[in-house]
Amino acid sequence: MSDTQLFKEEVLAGLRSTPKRLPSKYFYDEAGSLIFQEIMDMPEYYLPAAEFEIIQTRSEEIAKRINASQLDIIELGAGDGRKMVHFVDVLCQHVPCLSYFPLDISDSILTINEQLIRSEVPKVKYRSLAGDYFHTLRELEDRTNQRLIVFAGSNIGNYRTTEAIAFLKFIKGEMKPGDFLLLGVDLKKNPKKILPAYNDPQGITRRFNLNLLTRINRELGGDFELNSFDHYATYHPISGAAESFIVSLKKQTVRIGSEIVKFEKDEIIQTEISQKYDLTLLKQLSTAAGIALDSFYSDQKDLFSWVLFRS
Ligand code: AVJ
Repeated sequence: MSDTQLFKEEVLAGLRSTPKRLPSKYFYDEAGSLIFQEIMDMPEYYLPAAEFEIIQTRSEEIAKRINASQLDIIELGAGDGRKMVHFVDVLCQHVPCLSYFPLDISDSILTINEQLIRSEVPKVKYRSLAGDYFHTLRELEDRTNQRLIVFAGSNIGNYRTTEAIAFLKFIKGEMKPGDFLLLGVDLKKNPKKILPAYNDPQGITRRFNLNLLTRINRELGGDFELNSFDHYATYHPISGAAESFIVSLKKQTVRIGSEIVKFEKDEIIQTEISQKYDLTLLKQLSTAAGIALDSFYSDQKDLFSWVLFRS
């Protein structure tokens, strides 16, 4: 099945379920990736700065904890490498034989990644792999080195608890005794700090969310009328789930190619969950997935955390 066909099937299946939903993985077309860059620069979106602080201040400690002599760092959804370059550099000073394997869906972002890492950390062995990491991880199966799998940036937040457990079980399947997983998670905190990160006054997150409809219009021949839909975000301080929705502002009918989808006035589409964690939830997750929680590294304000797991 082609990518477009799969996109269409998932969109139609989502819009035909009750309540309606759309998969958040489709946010990141070219326009969506650019809007996400804008989100990362917003003052309300505290996540990247907090994670960056952890990398700047805790990498040394993490390197000592891992204490490997031959290590493969495998990063899922690596992006341009700007975030990880310091971490890779510090590990390179502690690990005599270090390799870095950034995995990303985007081929072009990996070109930028390679330039940066090769110039800043020339000693590290480097190989990037473009594609879906469920597939590209398999290409690295043949190995003898110890492994550190990295899934940073609160990307696991887009999974609901059951999906997050399934994901961790999959990762555990890729780990041998002595291997590590480093997971970047956003932490539960004052709800008044979390909500604006997903509901900024400039409307950047609104554009990010509604871009999904623009993408459907362009790639699947949709006729969503952008002015007839709105962005709505919530945060639930007990569950720790920040959720985004698209709201239909009127009763309307939308065409997607030859298909028809009906909306009631005020009907919602669920588009994203951004789960926030605490130690209790992380322990539940690790127990359910059968992976051992090893250590916990957070920034000064306890906004964000890097969690180290052992197989
Ligand atoms: C890329 C999944 C970490 O959930 O915080 C940002 C995506 N969505 N604003 C997040 C996002 C709305 C982001 N992650």
